[in-house]
Parts: sequence; structure tokens; C-alpha cells
Amino acid sequence: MRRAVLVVERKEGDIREAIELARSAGYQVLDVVGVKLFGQQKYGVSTGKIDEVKESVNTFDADTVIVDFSLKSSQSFNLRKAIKVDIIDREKLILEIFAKRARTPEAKLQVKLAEMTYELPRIRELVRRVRLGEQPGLYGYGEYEVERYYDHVRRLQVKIRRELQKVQVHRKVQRIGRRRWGMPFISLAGYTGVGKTTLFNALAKERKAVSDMAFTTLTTTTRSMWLAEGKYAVLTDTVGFISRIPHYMIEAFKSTLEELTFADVVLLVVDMGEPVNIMVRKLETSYDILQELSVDKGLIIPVFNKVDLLETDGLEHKVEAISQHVYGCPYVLVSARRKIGFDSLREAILRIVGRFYEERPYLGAAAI
Ligand SMILES: Nc1nc2c(ncn2[C@@H]2O[C@H](COP(=O)(O)OP(=O)(O)OP(=O)(O)O)[C@@H](O)[C@H]2O)c(=O)[nH]1
Ligand SMILES: [Mg+2]
Repeated sequence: MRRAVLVVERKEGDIREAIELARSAGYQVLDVVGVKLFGQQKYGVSTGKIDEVKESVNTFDADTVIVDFSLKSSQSFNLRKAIKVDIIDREKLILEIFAKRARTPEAKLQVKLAEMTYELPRIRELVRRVRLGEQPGLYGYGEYEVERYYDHVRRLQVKIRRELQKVQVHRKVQRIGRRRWGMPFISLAGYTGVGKTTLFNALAKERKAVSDMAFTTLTTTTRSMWLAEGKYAVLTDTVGFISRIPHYMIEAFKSTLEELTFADVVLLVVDMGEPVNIMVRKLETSYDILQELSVDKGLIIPVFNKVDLLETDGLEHKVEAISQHVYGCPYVLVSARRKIGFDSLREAILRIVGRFYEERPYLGAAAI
């Protein structure tokens, strides 16, 4: 695991999300430094703050500085020069998470494309600096090679766009293939750190459903789930939603969430431990994202997780406030950690997919 010092903008204040993002990308956050961003052209932060970050890097022996906002290419270079460890800005961090989670050929291509969109202005900056003699070239190459690399990336972008058109046709075929499973598909969705994976693991363990052997063809993020006597479903964990995603990454983001587009039920997980205003904002944006992915509201069950963190009074107050922002299916209260509320959750799921079993009775593992 890489060791990072996290630099956050004080005004934005969503330190929890920033830490969760860093964790998802595989970094251990050792220290957090708050900064103000106003009018700091050269580094993105004030020179006084740079000293503070440097000190923190030394104290904690960090090998990376993650800044929770976007940096211009020139600012990245200047910071790297000043602090002398890797500098990862928010865009780069999100790209690293996407790259780790992209599974389908389409998602991989979309992420590549977004990575290149991110890299191009940085290569341009490098060319400029090599020309000024300020910076050794890319991997020790000179100006000419760096320019060639730039052209190469541009050509690659064109090629990837063409490939993407081809795989998008494939996706439809795959989707039809999934129907042959004879089980409904349930996907977990929600912001990063709300407890999707914890819930995924807990639900998959409740009464071993069909033999896990049947699932070896799928990824580690898909398991069978028991719903009721003789009724099983396929449960899939997904990428967490992320706020403030730059526009050019939206397609990459959506393609890493492809599972959601063919789910029969989407469990939209919300963290009850967060302040009400943040919960409401995240719930509303989640509905928007799901709508963008063409997920029907009638298939979305809001799952309010981590109820174990709250006293009865606090819980009632929060539920009352947030329930006014629930559309479609009613919400369910759970604790993934304490395994509370799972019966209600299964009932809510069965209300949506119950008919599925009447139309096509479960075929058993042998049929998979
Ligand atoms: N108290 C409490 N903590 C929980 C509960 N469910 C999950 N957590 C904690 O919340 C943190 C995030 O949980 P994850 O399951 O990794 O969250 P996630 O939604 O999968 O996050 P990403 O994969 O980053 O999108 C972990 O520290 C969990 O232990 C719960 O019911 N109660
Ligand atoms: Mg997870």
C-alpha cells in the first residue's frame, strides 16, 4: 500500500469522501492538511502550505501527496519539483480507481480514453519545459521524442474511439445472455464508503445459496443470494459513486457501472452515519445518476445502512428527514455490520422480483 499525505480544500470539507477515495485507490492516508485555494497560481496552494505538506511527508515518510482538487499541468510539475514525491490530484485519483475497477472491454477502453484526455495537456506541458531546458524529457528522452509521444497518444485516442463503437454493439448481446441465468440480478449502488461491500459479503453469506462453483465464471464481485425457499438471486457489488467527477470522465464512470443497467433490482445504499444534508444530497444525486443509466425508479430500493451507529431518537429524526426524498420503492433500514434488517430487505426485493419466479421457476445450479 502506498503511503500518502492528503491535501484537502477547507471549504469543500468532504474529508471523509476524500479519505475513502484514497483508500479505494489503494493508498493509506497518514495525514490530512487543509488548504485554501484562492488565487494560488503557481502551485495551486500557498508556499507556506507547501512547507507544511513537506514537513508532513517527512514526518510520516509518505511517498505520495494526494490533493483533493484538480491541478493544472504546470501546478503538478511545480509541486512535484517542490515536494519531491509523487503528486496525485483528484482527477488522477479517480482515474486510478476506475482503472482498478473496469471489468468489461468497454469500461477498460473508456477509462483509457479518459486517462489520455488527462495526460495530453500534461505531455504538452512537458514538451514546453523540455524546450525551455527546465526539465529532462520523458523517461530521459528529449524534445523530439516527447513530441512523438504526444502524437502517438493522439492517434491512440482515435483508435480507441473506433474500438469503442464496436464493443458497444457487443454489450447488447451480453445483456441478453445474462437472462439465461434464470435468476434475477440484484446490484448494489451508492456513494463510496457507504457499506456496499460489507452488505454484499453479509448477504452472500446468509444461507449458502447455490454452489459457489456455479459462479466461478463470474468475477469476485458477484455471488448468489438466498431470498426465500427455492428463490435465489445473483448479487453484484459495484463501484462507488463519486461526487465532482469531471465531465470528460462521465462515460468512463458510467461504463464501470454497467451492471446497474441490466439489474432487476438496485439496492441504493445510503450511510446513516452522515449528516442529514449530506445524506439528502447524495440520495438525490444517486437517483439522478441511476436515471442517467436508464434504471427505472420502480427497481430502486433505498437501503439506509449503518443504523447501528444511531440511538433510536436520532434514527427516527434522520429517517423522517430523508424519507421525504425517497421516490419509487419504500426504503429499508439495515446494518450490514450487525446483520440487522435483512428480512425486510429480502421482502422488499421479493416484492419487485416475486413475479420472476412464477414466470420462470428457478432452474437450479445444473442449468447455469
Ligand atoms: N457501523 C457500521 N459500519 C459499517 C456498516 N457497514 C459498513 N460499515 C463500514 O463502512 C466502511 C466502508 O464500508 P465498505 O463496505 O467498504 O463501503 P463501500 O460502499 O463498499 O465503499 P467503496 O467500495 O469504496 O465504494 C467500512 O469501514 C465498514 O466497516 C454498518 O452497518 N455499520
Ligand atoms: Mg466496496
